[in-house]
Amino acid sequence: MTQAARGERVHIGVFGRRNAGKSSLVNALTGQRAALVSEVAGTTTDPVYQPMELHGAGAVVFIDTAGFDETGELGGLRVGRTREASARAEIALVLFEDEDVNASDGAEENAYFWVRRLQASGVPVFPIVSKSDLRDGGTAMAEKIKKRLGLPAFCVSAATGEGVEALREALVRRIAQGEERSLLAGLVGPGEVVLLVMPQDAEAPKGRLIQPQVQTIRALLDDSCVPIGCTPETMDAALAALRNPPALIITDSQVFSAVAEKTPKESKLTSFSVLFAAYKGDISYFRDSAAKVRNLPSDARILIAEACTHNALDADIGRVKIPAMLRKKLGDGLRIENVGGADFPADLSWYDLVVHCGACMFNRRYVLSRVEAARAAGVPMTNYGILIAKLSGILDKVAFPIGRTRRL
Ligand SMILES: Nc1nc2c(ncn2[C@@H]2O[C@H](COP(=O)(O)OP(=O)(O)OP(=O)(O)O)[C@@H](O)[C@H]2O)c(=O)[nH]1
Ligand SMILES: [Mg+2]
Repeated sequence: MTQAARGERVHIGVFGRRNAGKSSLVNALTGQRAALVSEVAGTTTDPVYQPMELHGAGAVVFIDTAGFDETGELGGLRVGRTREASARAEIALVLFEDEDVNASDGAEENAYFWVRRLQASGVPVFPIVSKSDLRDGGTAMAEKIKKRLGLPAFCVSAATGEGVEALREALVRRIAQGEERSLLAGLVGPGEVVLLVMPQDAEAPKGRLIQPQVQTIRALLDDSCVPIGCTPETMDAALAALRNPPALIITDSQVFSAVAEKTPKESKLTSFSVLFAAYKGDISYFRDSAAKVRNLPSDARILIAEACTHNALDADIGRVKIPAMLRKKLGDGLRIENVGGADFPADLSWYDLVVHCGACMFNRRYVLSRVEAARAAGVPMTNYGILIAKLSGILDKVAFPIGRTRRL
C-alpha cells in the first residue's frame, strides 16, 4: 500500500472559467483520463479530487473544479462548491486563455480576481495560459500576466502536451520547498520510548487501527523513536515491562483521565487529538477557546463539527460524549448542533462555541480556514481532544507539540 491519506496529500486546486481546459489539464498532469472533458461549457459540476503520486513531490491531490463563471441558481451553487474547494487548495493553478477569448466576457478580470483572493489567503498561485497550441502559443497573454501579477505564467497545451512537463517540474520544486515537520515536533527525540495507550473496544474498527494511531506510529518510526503499544487494560503491564518510564505517553481522549492517573511523573502525556490539533489546526486558539467554556451561558448554542460522515467512533464522541460532558458542566439548556463533512455553516456568528474533531480527513489549510471563519466571527473554536482534556480538568497536564507544520 503506497496510498497516503487524503488529508496528508498536498492539494493542488485548478481554477478557471468554464471550458478553459481545467479537466484536460488535470488529465495531462496526471497522465490519466479520469476527468470528464467536453466542448460543452459546464462539464465539471462538482469538485473532483484526483489523487496521484507526483514524482519527486510525493502524494498530491488535484482538485478539478467547476468554472468560476457559472451563472444562474444552479451555477451559483456550483461556484459555491468551487469556492469551498479553494479553501482546501494549498497550491492553485489559475487558468487564463488567449487574450481574444478572455477579453470578450470579463473572464480575464475574473481570473485576476481569483488570483488575488487565493494569494490573500496565502496560497501560492501558478498562472496558466491554457490551450497554448492555439494562436501564438500564449506568449502575449503570458507577458500581460507577468506585468500585472509579477509572476511568470506557464503556457500549457493539454492537447499537444507542450509545457506540461515544465509545469509539473515547477510544482514539484514548489512542494519540495515547503517545510514539513513531524507530528511529534519537540515532544520526543530519537531513541526515546513512547507508549501508545490505544483502547480497542467495541467502537474501534474491526481488525485495524484508526488513522490517527497509524499516522502517529509512522511519525514515531520516522523520528527514530521506539513506539510501544498497549490498551488501557494492559497499561500497567506495559509500564512494568519497561526499565525506565517512557518519555511520552499518547492516548485517546476518551480514556485520558484514567491514563493520566497511571502516568509516571517522569513521563509527558498527550492525546492523539492534541497532536492532530497542533498538526492540523491552530493549537493556541483551540487552547484559549477551551478555557472560555466555563464562562458560556447555560443556553449557549454550540456547533460540533466532524470531518468525516462515516467514522462511528468520532460520531459517538461528537454526538454523545461531548454533549454529555458539556451539559454536565453548563446545564441541560445548551443548544447543541452536529454537522459532518463539508457541511459547515458559513455564518458562525450564531454560535457561542465551535468544537471540531481531530480532522484527520482534512488538510491543514482547510481546518485553518474554519478557524479563521470562527475567529472572524468572534466565536471560540476548539477541538475534541482539547475540550475533553479541559472538561476533565487535565489540560494543564497535557504536553503540546511545538514548532511549525507544513507550509507551502
Ligand atoms: N486545442 C486545445 N483544446 C483544448 C485544450 N485543452 C482543452 N481543450 C478543449 O477545450 C474544451 C474544454 O475542455 P475541458 O477540459 O472540459 O475544460 P474545463 O475547463 O474542464 O470545462 P468545464 O468543466 O466545462 O468548466 C474541450 O473541447 C477540450 O478538448 C488544449 O490544450 N488545446
Ligand atoms: Mg471540467
